[in-house]
Amino acid sequence: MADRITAARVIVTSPGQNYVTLKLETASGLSGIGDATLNGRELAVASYLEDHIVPMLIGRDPARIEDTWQYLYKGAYWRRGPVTMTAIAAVDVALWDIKAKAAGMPLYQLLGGASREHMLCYTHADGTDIAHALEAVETKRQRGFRAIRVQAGVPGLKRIYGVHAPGESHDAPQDAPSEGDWDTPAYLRLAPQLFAAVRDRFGPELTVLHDAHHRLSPNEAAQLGRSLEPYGLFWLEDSVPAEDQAAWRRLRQMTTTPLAVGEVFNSIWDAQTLITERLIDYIRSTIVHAGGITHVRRIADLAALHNVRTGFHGAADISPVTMGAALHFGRWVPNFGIQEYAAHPAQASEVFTWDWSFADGYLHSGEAPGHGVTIDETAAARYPYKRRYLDVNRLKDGTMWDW
Ligand code: EZ4
Ligand code: CO
Repeated sequence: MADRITAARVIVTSPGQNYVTLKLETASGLSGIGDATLNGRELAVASYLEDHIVPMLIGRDPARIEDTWQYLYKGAYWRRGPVTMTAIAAVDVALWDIKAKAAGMPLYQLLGGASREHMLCYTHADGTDIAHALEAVETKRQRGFRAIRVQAGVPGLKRIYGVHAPGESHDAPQDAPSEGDWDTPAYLRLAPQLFAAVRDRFGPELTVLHDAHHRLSPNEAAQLGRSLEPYGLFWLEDSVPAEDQAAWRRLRQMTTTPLAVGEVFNSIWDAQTLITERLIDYIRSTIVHAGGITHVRRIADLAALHNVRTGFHGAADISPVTMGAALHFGRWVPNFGIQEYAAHPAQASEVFTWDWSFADGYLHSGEAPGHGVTIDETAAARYPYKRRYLDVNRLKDGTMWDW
């Protein structure tokens, strides 16, 4: 007889970072969890799940992952969007977790088995100026990282993306976003100096990456890509806002620096032009924000047909649950590129346990049945939700800009 879902709970917790987790339980005694964290808009997804999806799940056969995905996607009528697709992802990942546990297998076995034993990852190094950024790179190298994203403060700007101000809290509740400032010409002067200094100190072999966080026009991004060509980046990320996929045609023709985009995408349609016209090298859509394993698998397959590799988002707001699912996915996916990995806050390990691990520059999926991540609901309750926002950004004259 088919199993059925008997309980579905949304767990909101803030162990140094807000995380939203969906836990499903079945009549046969299995349970599975999926991540539903949408940074800065967490409670919208929690409500979407609790108020609209949970009642539909009770009684359903957990084995019917594809049908449930279509039921939630087509059934909503209102297609796509980050809130909907994150909620669907949470259900999808919890169901894959349950199916793999029912089979007694690590999740990557259900996807088709291992294509590799471990996954290359990159972490972040940043500094308020170039000298501090170089020190941060050295610290990360000593921890074993082989690939490092480097960001540095720009002279004349108060705060910029990816650069932590000393003593800044990431955990205090907020009633409004922090504001940064922005000056594209100053940034375009700084970036090649930064990577010249990185190559000068660390040599040609270190794998380095950079994130422009959606701030440039296609022409500015082309200038940046060209100015970074001598330093052989693994990728330049999010140089141009990608809502206008066609804008990337010009950028692609102007530079040979490899291009990555997609952490804010929530469906295959956001990347269709970019992938099929081969305008990017790496697709960064994540399992949590793009409809779960069921949908990201379709994105990865489309990418494989067009010589585009994966490079999933993995900042600290990507919970340990998504990291577990992503590493099982990465173990299988034939066109794996790299996995981003920024360590989670220390308290997260009181709330979640995980089977994945980092060693010597690589991430390992673990071999536990399912995706190998669990949540302790009692510990989660010790860290109540705190309202937090992603930053906003303004030009010197006050104009709102992309963050
Ligand atoms: O801004 O995770 O590549 N990583 C990034 C991140 C994102 C945050 C958004 O929640 O760009 O820092
Ligand atoms: Co990014």
